Amino acid sequence: MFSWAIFVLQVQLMDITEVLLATQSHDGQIRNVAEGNIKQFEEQSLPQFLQALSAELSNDNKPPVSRRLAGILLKNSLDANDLVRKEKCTQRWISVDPAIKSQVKGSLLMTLGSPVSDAHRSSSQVIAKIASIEIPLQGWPELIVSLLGNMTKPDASPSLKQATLDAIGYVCEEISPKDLEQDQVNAVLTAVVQGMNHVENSSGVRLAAVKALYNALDFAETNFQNESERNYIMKVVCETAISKEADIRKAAFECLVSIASTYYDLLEPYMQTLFELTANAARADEEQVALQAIEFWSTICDEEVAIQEDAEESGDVSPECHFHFIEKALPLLVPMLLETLLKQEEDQDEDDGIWNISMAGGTCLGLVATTVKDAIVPLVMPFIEGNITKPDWHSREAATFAFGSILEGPSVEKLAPLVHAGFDFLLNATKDQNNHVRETTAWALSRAFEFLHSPTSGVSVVTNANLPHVIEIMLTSIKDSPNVAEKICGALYFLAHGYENAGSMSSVLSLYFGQLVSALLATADRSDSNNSRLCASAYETLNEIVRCSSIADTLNMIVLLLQEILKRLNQTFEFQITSSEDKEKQSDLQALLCGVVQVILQKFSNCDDKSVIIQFADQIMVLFLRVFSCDCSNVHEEAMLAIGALAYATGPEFVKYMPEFHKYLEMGLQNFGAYQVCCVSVGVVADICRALDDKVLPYCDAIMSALLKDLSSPELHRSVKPPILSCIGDIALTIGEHFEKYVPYTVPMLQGAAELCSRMDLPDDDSTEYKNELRRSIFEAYSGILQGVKNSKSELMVPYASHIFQFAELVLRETSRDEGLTKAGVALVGDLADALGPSIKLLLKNSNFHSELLGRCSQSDDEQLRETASWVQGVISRVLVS
Ligand SMILES: *[C@@H]1O[C@H](CO)[C@@H](O)[C@H](O)[C@H]1NC(C)=O
Ligand SMILES: *[C@@H]1O[C@H](CO)[C@@H](O)[C@H](O)[C@H]1NC(C)=O
Ligand SMILES: *[C@@H]1O[C@H](CO)[C@@H](O)[C@H](O)[C@H]1NC(C)=O
Ligand SMILES: *[C@@H]1O[C@H](CO)[C@@H](O)[C@H](O)[C@H]1NC(C)=O
Ligand SMILES: *[C@@H]1O[C@H](CO)[C@@H](O)[C@H](O)[C@H]1NC(C)=O
Ligand SMILES: *[C@@H]1O[C@H](CO)[C@@H](O)[C@H](O)[C@H]1NC(C)=O
Ligand SMILES: *[C@@H]1O[C@H](CO)[C@@H](O)[C@H](O)[C@H]1NC(C)=O
Ligand SMILES: CC(=O)N[C@H]1CO[C@H](CO)[C@@H](O)[C@@H]1O
Repeated sequence: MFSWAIFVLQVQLMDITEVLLATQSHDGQIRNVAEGNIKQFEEQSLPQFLQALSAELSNDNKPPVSRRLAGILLKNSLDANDLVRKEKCTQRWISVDPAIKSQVKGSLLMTLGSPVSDAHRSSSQVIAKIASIEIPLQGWPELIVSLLGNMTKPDASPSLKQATLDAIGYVCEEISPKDLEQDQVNAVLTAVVQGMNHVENSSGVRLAAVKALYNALDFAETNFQNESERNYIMKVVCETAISKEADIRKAAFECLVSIASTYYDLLEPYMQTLFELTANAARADEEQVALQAIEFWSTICDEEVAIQEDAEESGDVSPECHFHFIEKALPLLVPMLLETLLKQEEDQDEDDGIWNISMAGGTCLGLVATTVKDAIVPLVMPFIEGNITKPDWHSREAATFAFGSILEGPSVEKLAPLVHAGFDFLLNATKDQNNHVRETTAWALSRAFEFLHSPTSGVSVVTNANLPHVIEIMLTSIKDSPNVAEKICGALYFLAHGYENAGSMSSVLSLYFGQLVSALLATADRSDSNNSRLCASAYETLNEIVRCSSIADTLNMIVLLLQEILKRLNQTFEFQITSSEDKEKQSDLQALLCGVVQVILQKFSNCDDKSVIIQFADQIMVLFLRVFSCDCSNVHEEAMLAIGALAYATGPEFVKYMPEFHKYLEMGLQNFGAYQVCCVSVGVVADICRALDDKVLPYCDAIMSALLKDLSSPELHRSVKPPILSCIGDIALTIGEHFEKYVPYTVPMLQGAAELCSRMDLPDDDSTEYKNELRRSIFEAYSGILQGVKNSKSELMVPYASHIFQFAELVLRETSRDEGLTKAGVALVGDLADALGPSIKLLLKNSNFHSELLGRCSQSDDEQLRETASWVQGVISRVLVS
């Protein structure tokens, strides 16, 4: 208490402004001291810390910089990206003395009126963070009223209005629609719509208002259902979309995009107007606005495709909620999109990730094709034919882009004439004099191979007759400039992919296997590109070619390839590493090479002769263990996957690597941060159990302890937990009675997981799917344990029988489960009866649930389920008569 009082005194003596400014000092030492002081202040006396910062933020006599920093620190003390930390922040704020909280909130609300933009902007963000904690808990009920009250005061300054609208927008972004009462929503919308009105003279206010509306749209469900209110909102948004300020127009179109996805079924009366607005913007407005206008149509496509997919699933031929907006707009929409394709820039930026108008137009055209299918072809065909031979490269590129864009959606029959006429042309165009045209041509070829090359179904642009020519073009063009070569890699990928599972048909490619592999290895080595994607594409394509090749023809060449890849992997350890960039390059390359090794191992493990794998296993393991010692989470994942494949392929032989490998496996299992690595490691445990059988026993203590720790960790990503449970089932099955010592630790975990399922909130499909996955994995874990202990230690599980039985009953009585879950559940009931036999006779006798369930299952369409059910029936009958 004493030292704490001294500390508070110290901070009061310390000038907070100076400390804040010192965190920006050029002198590292001053910076460190200041940051240390601040951290200590926050940890040791949070209430005073919050008070001091909010006072700083609200004081117009303080420098803008320190006020902004105060705002950032406040925000960070309330929220964090990391979920665990975020929860900590929330609890900490809740426990602060209400008087202090109210003081902090008061000064934040006051700061909204500050003329200093750094200050009022920070303040609105902090207000939103507090709202996100309090409003869902019914706290701070007066917030919305005071915000709106400030704003509608007759003498409210533009900056106050703007800051208030910002705050409203951020608050809506943070909370969910169920947290606000309808009258609050009405008041928010009224204020926002007023702010958007053109009589409002300040453009800053209007912009803030449109942005706030964007965040408030989800809250406006009731208002959109009321026709007159909806008309009014739409009128104001449409008017705003032709404001004179481009950033306001852009924000208005963003609202329209969001409205298109949220309120699709209410749009009909406005479509004429919306078409005109978006068409004008796409044709003539600034790029940032035009992009949003096109996005509006892409969103409508997404909605209609989703409606069509749902309808197909449920067998509904003419779903009521489908308005066919795209079909109706088609004659005007398609020309508008084609026009955007001609807007390529002369000095194109080859840096990707830049989204621009021609890319957006092409993407939208592709979505339109997916939506309306055949109807698009006659509308685009004349454009392609008319422009693909024009002297101006822009025309040729646009025509090629249009061609590639519409290949997904329309039927093969409808596309056939276009493609027959176009395919040879396209192959020739890989020699066009213009680099952009060649790049788009290579991309269009990859689309043609992706959607129109399926030798097994007899439909393919590639025939045995033209294959030699196609390959020749590929081998030539892969030497073109890096941007073209990358697209050619993509084309080769889909060319090979077409022969997946094609049996002897894939032999047509075997003839070129060696040449293609050499070309790809050379491409991966190219030094004329700073773009690491080319190297990655080359290796990924190589993988696909190996995967889809006919092993009988290519075995020897794959062995040579493996040697080459191992040599390359070995060379990566010799790289000069002088910077973090070098390090990253090295580990990226290692990841790619480990990926190739994995694909090759999988290929070999599907063939009967494992001698090749055995021959290389030592060398592979030596290299992989070196990769692990490089300590990079990204590489671990790829190498882990490959080791799983190696274990699977080598079988019991793998045991000789365990003394070295197990420590990396355990590290992988404990890698909470890179949860994918953890997940892959869990998969490898299962592979190893299968490979080693009971030779895995010496490693089980460590593995089980890591897995149980994973299960109980709140930090580990939830998606890893079901695989862990299934993996425990695998271990139990593998080690049988030796699982005994883990039972007292494992069963309570499984019970806890089952309980978690019953308490789980299911706001969306993802959560439902996750819950089913979790329950299935619990079933699998129990099944593994029961089967494992069945022969000699079945009495271990008797105490848990009734709990397991009840859990299975609870789950299997529910309607929202999927097939996989049902199967696992039915199998578990069988395993229970099979393993525990007479000990659970009474349990089975006293329940009629199993006969009901098995009756239902025996009627199922699923043969496997019927078989399982009949086995279970047999087991139960035997128990009942015992
Ligand atoms: C906008 O400016 C006009 C003329 O300057 C003024 O008459 C009007 O009241 C202003 N409107 C608002 C909402 O401030
Ligand atoms: C729709 O909104 C208007 C204006 O807010 C209101 O007067 C009317 O009663 C509402 N209609 C319905 C059916 O709720
Ligand atoms: C958009 O970017 C692509 C790829 O970088 C380029 O080919 C195209 O010309 C660009 N278009 C515009 C309008 O900038
Ligand atoms: C080719 O593109 C031009 C625009 O440059 C377009 O106006 C014309 O309609 C296209 N040609 C055909 C035959 O569609
Ligand atoms: C492709 O080029 C070859 C040789 O230059 C030519 O004979 C053939 O007609 C061209 N094909 C098409 C469809 O343009
Ligand atoms: C790669 O980048 C470096 C530095 O950014 C540049 O000097 C070099 O010319 C680039 N090489 C290629 C082939 O683009
Ligand atoms: C790696 O290369 C070195 C020579 O550079 C060789 O001695 C060693 O055997 C190679 N290791 C493996 C596992 O291939
Ligand atoms: C800037 C401003 O006037 N803020 C006021 C908004 O309203 C609340 C209470 O209604 C006042 O506390 C703020 O000072």
